[in-house]
Amino acid sequence: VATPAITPDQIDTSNARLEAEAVRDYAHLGEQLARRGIDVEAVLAEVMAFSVAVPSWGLGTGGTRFGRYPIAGGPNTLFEKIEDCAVIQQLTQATPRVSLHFPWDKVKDYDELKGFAAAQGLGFDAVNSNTFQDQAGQGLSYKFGSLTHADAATRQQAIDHNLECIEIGQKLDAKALTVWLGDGSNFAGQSDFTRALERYLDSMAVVYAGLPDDWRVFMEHKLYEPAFYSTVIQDWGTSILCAQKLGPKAQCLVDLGHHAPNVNIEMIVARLSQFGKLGGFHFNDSKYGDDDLDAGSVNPFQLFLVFNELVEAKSRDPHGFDPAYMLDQSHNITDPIESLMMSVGSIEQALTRALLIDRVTLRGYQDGNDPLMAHATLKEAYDTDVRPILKIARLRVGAAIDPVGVYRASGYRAQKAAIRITQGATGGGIV
Ligand code: LRH
Ligand code: MN
Ligand code: MN
Repeated sequence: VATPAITPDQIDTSNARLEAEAVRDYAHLGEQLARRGIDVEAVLAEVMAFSVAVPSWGLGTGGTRFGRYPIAGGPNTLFEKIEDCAVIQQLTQATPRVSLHFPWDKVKDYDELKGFAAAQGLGFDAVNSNTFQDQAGQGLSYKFGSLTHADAATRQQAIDHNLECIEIGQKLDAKALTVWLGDGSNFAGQSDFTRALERYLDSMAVVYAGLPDDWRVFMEHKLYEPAFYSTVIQDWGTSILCAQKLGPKAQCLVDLGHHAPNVNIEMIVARLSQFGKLGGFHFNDSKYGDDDLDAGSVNPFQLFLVFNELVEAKSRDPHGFDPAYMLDQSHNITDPIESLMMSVGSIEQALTRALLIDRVTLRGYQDGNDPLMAHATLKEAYDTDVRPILKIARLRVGAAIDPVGVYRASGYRAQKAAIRITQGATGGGIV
């Protein structure tokens, strides 16, 4: 087991300072919730059990096509990204898995990588394939598509890449493959919608056949970008049709930023879970498009409504319902470690508030046609300040009550700046 970057002592010292107040606030909230018929300890247990995966590509400072502002001490290699993930896990105890993206995260020795991660208390989540850009030395170009390309050899190259991702994932004990494609068109008439989707299904059937028994494949839809006229898997409708066609191991993945403005995402979540096709999430927030802003930073009410559906779905199927949760954000102006830790808190907050919804009362108002009181029942939960529950959950699982505070006080980034090379503004970043 590796020596943690932030000593348990640093966490304990900070927690000792904050504990008494947190305990008092928690007791007070517990009393208030008891009056509403809610057992705070039952809610706490669910929050303590919650976890969300961190994407390897979220650890580097992102950027836009206009520029990138690297931070001193940022990670340059996958191993350095894993080190940063370990800090997030140490301080939150809610991110025990890392999601890798290939070929970005290719290494020579996956046993070494697995051992390195395990020594820091980390495992691996769904693996992501990349056929949305050409890689050095690649035989055929994806300029005009990958799994849906008109040329069979190019499709085969993309299929082979996905099969290789499954192989690597097996070495890392991952249990799912996420497929997101940039395939689509930029001009009306450029592509035949139907034939492109037929080619997608044919290609995916081969990938599906390569899945081990206990694996799932997640199809991630996205409305547009990089294709700006049409995208092959553009929405949850196309996604669920394909998932139904491919078989039980195929499910849909909802990236919160991948929808048209004002689309009712919580309703999509309900529909997918009703039909057993909700595979997982990429959490982030968005104002205009696929902004990849920090989860809960723009529309925390929407995040709460999504978790309302998730809590409801879990209550219908407590053992079978198991979506894969991951963050998928781009951190352009903040330290990624700080943003990711804040986002974990926002997601936990949405979950906790959703757990406070009085579902029996809500159902009564729904069936009694009382829209105002039905909405008020949701708002009662949403308006509750649940931060004391989050703080006590962190304390009990050995995390920091104030993760960002401990992180800043540790000087972690400055220490890394002395060791890691800071990249130039254009170099080495992930687009
Ligand atoms: C596409 C996406 C998808 C990719 C990631 C880098 O916009 O959300 O999940 O794998 O970004
Ligand atoms: Mn995504
Ligand atoms: Mn995206």
